[in-house]
Order: sequence, then structure tokens, then C-alpha cells
Amino acid sequence: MTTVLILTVLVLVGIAIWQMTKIFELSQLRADAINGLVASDEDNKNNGYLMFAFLIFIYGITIFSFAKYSKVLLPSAASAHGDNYDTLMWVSFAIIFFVQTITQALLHYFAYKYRGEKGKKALFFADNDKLEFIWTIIPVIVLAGLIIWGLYSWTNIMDINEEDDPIVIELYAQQFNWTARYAGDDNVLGDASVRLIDIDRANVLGIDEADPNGQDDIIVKELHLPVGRKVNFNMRSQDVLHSAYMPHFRAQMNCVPGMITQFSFTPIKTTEEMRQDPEVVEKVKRTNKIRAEWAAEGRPNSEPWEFDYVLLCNKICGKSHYNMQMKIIVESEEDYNKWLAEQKTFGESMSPAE
Ligand SMILES: [Cu+2]
Repeated sequence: MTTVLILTVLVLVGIAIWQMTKIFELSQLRADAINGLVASDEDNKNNGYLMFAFLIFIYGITIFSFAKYSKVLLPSAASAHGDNYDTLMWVSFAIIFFVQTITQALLHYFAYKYRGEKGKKALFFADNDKLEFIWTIIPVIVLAGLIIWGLYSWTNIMDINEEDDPIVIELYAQQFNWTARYAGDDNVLGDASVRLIDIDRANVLGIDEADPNGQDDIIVKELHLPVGRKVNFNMRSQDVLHSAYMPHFRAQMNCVPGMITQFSFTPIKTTEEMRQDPEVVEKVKRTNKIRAEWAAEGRPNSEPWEFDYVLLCNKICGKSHYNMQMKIIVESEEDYNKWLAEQKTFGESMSPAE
């Protein structure tokens, strides 16, 4: 891969130097010698047709990409705010797509229609107030609409409050794994700081032992969430910038060393329900077909895959960034409570001080 990149760069540098020498040569020629190099009507016509060919190429590649790659998009959102978020994205896409399709067609058509021709002179006028007004006011209205709608959605999504009795969970990022901490019976996370980390005593998150709120906290390596219940996440990082990304819930927040960042959402579909979603069923089928081929070739990672929600890191944070993930299980409140009751609290799991 690196060799291909280096070769590409060398070829591009070569082309750039060749073009520059040509420009230099042209600048040295006398006026009468240049005449032989001016494009003829035939050249201009050919370039006009090439413009059309390029237009067909970009339309073709767009249709091809839609047909081939639409299926790799995320399935429908599994969080309460997700639909609103997706609508905003799709409306923005639709507007960009519509405008781009029309402007590209006009751009290339005009390049053909007004190609150079002997004796033809371009019409020149300095300004046209009406035209300028139209092409300014339309984008202003459309963009203002999108931005105001976006800001409104953003404010709604980022309104992190204590209403509706949310569960409080900490997501702790470090190179290269995630740890989750539940706030326990009191639903208040104990104070914590990276300076208090004590590996010898299994205090991996640096929870302040003196803080009574921390004693009932529960530290786990798998995130369980009850369906329909709001969750307030507090994110911390131990080392570098990470980003907690939960794509199926349309949630992402940076984890920044030295500060606590927040995100809140309500999961609305259990893992089981999501596994029944037609888009997910289709994706699992596709993936397992590839995996079966891999298995036949004896390649690793070829065991059949089952859908699960994931928490991923979405900031390139080092060598094993690609594999920094944690499984998320959304289940009924009953199953969730059962699972939580089986977990040890921080107070129980700490090794005694020596
Ligand atoms: Cu990371």
C-alpha cells in the first residue's frame, strides 16, 4: 500500500513538473509562433463533447454508488432522538443532491454550448442586480433553514438533565479499551481521578475510596441498558483523546483527558428486536456469506456473526484504535435488573489495603 502511495505521489510530481516546463516554454515563445498552438474549432468541439462525457461519468458513478453501497448504511435508529437526527441528515442530503445534479448539468452544458469558435465573441455585462439577488437569497434561505433546524435538534439532543429518572453511567476510555461504571443504588457516581488509580488494589478507574457515593458503583466490561429508560453518560479518558461512538443510537461524544463530557439518550429497541429488523437480518446474511467463504479458505475471524450493538472509539487514538470497542446489550428492565444484581460493587471488588 505504501509503495502504491509513493508511486502515485512520484507520478503526480512528475506531471506537475512537466506541466510547469510547458508553461515556461509557452511564455518564452514569440507571438507569431504561438498562433500555431491556439485551439482550432475542431479542438474546442472535441473538448465540448468531453465535457458531456464527463457529465455522464459523474452521473453514472453516482447511480452506481447508490446501487452498490446504499446497503452499507446504518439500519434505522435505535434511540428516541435518532429519527429526528436521521431526518435532518436525509433532508440535507436530498437538497445537496438535487442542487448538485442540476448545477452539474448546467455547468457542463454551458461549457459545451459556449465553446470557443472563430468569430464568436462572448457577451459581457458588468453586473445584473436581479440575478445576483436571486442566487444570493435562495441559498441564504435554504442554509438558514437547515442551520436553524440543526441548532434546534442539537440543543434538544444535548439537553442533559435529570428529568425522567435517568440511569447514570460512566464510560471510561483508555488505550485501547472501554470500561463502564454504573452509579449503583444511589445513582450517583463516586468522585474519581486518574491520580487515584491503584492497579495493585484493582482500583482501575481511580475511584475516590473516601467518597461514600463510590462504594456501590459497579465496574463492568459490557454495557447493559434497559429499553425505554433514559441514560445519562459521563465520559472520561485516561490518556489521549478518544470518542465514544454508538452508531445505532446516533450518539457520539469526545472523551477528553482531564474533563468529563456528557451525552444522553433513550434506547428504544432491544438487541433482540434489532436482530429481527429486516435491514439487520439482511446485513447479517451478507456478512455471514463472506465469512463462510473465509472459513472455507481457513482464514481467521470467519465464525458466523450475530448482530450486537457496539460502542466504538471514533478518534484515531493509536495503534489498536480500530479494535477499541465494547458490546452493548439492550434488554428488558427485568433482565437488566437481574444482570445488575449479579455484578460486584466497587466496595466488594477492591482488594484490601496492605
Ligand atoms: Cu480510542
